[in-house]
Amino acid sequence: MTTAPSAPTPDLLDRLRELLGPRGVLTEPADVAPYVSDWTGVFVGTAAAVLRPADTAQVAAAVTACAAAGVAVVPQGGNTGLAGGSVPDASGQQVVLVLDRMRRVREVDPVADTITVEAGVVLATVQQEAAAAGRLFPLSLGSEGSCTVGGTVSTNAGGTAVLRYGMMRDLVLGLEVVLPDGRVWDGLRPLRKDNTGYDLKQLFIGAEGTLGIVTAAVLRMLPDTPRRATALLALPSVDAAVALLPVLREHGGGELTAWELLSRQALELVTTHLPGARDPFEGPHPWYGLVELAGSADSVGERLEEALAAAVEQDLVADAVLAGSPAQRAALWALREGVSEVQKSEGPSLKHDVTLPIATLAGFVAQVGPELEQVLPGVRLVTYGHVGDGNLHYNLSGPVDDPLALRAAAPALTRTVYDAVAALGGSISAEHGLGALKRDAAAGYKSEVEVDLMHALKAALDPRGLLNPGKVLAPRPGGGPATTATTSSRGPSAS
Ligand code: FAD
Ligand code: 2HG
Ligand code: ZN
Repeated sequence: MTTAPSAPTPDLLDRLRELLGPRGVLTEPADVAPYVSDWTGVFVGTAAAVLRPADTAQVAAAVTACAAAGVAVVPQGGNTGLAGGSVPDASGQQVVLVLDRMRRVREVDPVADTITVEAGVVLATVQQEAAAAGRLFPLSLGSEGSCTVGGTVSTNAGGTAVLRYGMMRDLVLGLEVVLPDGRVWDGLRPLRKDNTGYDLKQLFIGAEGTLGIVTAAVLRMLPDTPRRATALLALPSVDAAVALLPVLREHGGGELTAWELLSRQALELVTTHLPGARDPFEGPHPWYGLVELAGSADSVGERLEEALAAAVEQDLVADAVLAGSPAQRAALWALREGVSEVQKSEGPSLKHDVTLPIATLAGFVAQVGPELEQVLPGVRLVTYGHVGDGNLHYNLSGPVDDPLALRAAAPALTRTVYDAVAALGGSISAEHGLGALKRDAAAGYKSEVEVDLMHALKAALDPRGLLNPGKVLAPRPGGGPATTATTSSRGPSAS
């Protein structure tokens, strides 16, 4: 049986100050404030303290002290997560442990092709370090200037290059993790081959801080791809975007790196709200695709042109704009990557990060739009995503004349989307995780066996339910990890 977590006593806070030093423990409300609300603004909690350990030994010491006192710990990286996993609940009893003082690059090894970094290192720094060694670290997200290695490991982040390189899981060779009881698991091995029983690192990748605190990682580096060919395509339909994938593969081969989708509605939001953004086409089109080939030779440009010629011949593309310079490439990418930020300017939004078998994508879009219109007339579909992976960000904004109506309709809208996803054999969380946002919904769409296995893992690693309680796993009547007061939010998911 688990017992409810306790609030930290003044003695515990004094002990933590001794362990972490004066910079390592924040308790003043103004200092704590940035760590208790998430990027979307949906999840706002309160924390008894924010802990900022400077190294793995300090993480272990802090977690040991909190565990002894029965205090719950919420791990946090760059706080860019989109599922409310990184912020505390509303009880005021939890402490946030943030890795922002652990930003050392421990080793870059060009022979083993690995980079070993602490969990607080920002993703863009890993990319820059790899580039400085003439290599590539391919994980790429719109939030790469602030999200951290610990956060991207813990959410198993995806992004725009998954088509070619896979998710974060595919790039991790080893991890160092502080367990919920404070012990350190040193799995920081650079080995490509290691069949010595269970692959323990996989437990912590995508666990969203519920099984351990990642303190360092050994990551794979890959051959650099300095030549890039990028184009924005105007498309007649989602069907065309799906049909284009094999065409792009045939011509792009292993150099096809990104195949992204954007609806007209999404593009218009970006051109309206993002300074300097403009629609490069003369007239409107229902859909847009952003394709990128990357390699070491200039021939990537020729391959892209061949692919586009084939696409035009098959009537899959209405128009195309090729980037002729790095600045033009950046401008095209801004149209795709800007959507997340600009949707905030249109009132609350409701996020659905779904993945579907790719053959069902067009049918899903055709079916669900009209169903949502029935639920909330005038609801705006801000659809975009990583079409090459079958991953749509099927996000919604409220009607233009009543954007706040989204909040009351949110549960019915989300249910409509998720039921359709489930019926088509998809997943309700492609890349952002469950956190607090999708915890309950996910339990409803998973089999009893899956939910049982997840609870069994949680109970084995964190029997007292002290690490990020209330995230990922729904509480179980009569047992399972304890959950505490829910983080306050203005609705199930409308921000
Ligand atoms: P946080 O938000 O701080 O935490 C995320 C989760 O991981 C929480 O549950 C937290 O408790 C846990 N955690 C954090 N650090 C640790 C640690 N050291 N040990 C254990 N647990 C930890 N995501 C994608 O997958 N693909 C995208 O394309 C993408 N684009 C984005 C674009 C924008 C503009 C934004 C704002 C977000 C985007 N995201 C995307 C979501 C987000 O950036 C990722 O989820 C990222 O992996 C979170 O990293 P973070 O360091 O900010 O983690
Ligand atoms: C993206 O692909 C991100 O742009 C963010 O995953 C999606 O904000 C979102 O819903
Ligand atoms: Zn995404």
